[in-house]
Amino acid sequence: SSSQTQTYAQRAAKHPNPSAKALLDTIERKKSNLCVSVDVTKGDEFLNVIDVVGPYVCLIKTHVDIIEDFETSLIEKLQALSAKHDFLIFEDRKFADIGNTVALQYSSGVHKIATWSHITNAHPVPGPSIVTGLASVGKPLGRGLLLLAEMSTKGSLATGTYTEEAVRMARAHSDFVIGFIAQRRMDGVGASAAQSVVDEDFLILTPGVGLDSRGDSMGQQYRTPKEVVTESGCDVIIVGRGIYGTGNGIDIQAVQTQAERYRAAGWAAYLDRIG
Ligand code: 5IU
Repeated sequence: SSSQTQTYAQRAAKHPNPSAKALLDTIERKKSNLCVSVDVTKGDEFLNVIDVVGPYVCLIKTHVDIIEDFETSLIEKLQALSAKHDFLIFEDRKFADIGNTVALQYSSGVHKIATWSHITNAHPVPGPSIVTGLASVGKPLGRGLLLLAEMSTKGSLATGTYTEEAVRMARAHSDFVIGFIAQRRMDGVGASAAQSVVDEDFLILTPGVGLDSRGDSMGQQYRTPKEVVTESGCDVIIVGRGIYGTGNGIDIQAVQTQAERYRAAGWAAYLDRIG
């Protein structure tokens, strides 16, 4: 059967990539396919949100370059929360340069992403050399890479043959590419009739998820967990402002309520899909 109808546990048991296996195991253990995206700019708010959503998530998505008071100790605290609450870390870095440069951006600089982020992502626009460049750093550390096959934004150019080429690139490097940021399952996308894709298991992580809003004023578009997981076959819902809010300041009690609400909605949508 395809990965669409298998349980997360069945998929974890046979996934060859350590970070993909760990994510699938975590999803099953916590009954959560929820990834919270924490796009806040103050280190203490960042940690407070993560500490309160931690019990409800399989994965925390970060943009560490937006944190104004970033220091190395923030990463140590993030790692302590990852251990306390049992979640993985995904720095949403969206690498897009030549292989040599992305290898340096991934390993070095202020953030040293490869040393702490289990999963990161890249635009396929430079071609396969971006994957081999990142793999030279991440593979020895057991990391996994997601390719951006589609985006949630209005007017996205990542469609059609671009998306198909992203899937082909992943198939050619499936030792390090564990899946896609996409809006639907990619099984069969870009495959020739002769090609068997039965054994491949790419994870689909999907941003642009909201229960109360259909979009924002800057091109974001939201779909519900049911649309994303049940109807489109995606594996992980990525939710930001739907959980931590859009106003000034963070209401920590409301964040906890929303995290549990989205966890429950994502899990119910998965149970509906596997039947
Ligand atoms: N994100 C998207 N759409 C995409 C990709 C990434 O929204 O196609 I690729 C990121 C941007 C932000 C998070 O960090 O996911 C979504 O946040 P909100 O749930 O607050 O819209």
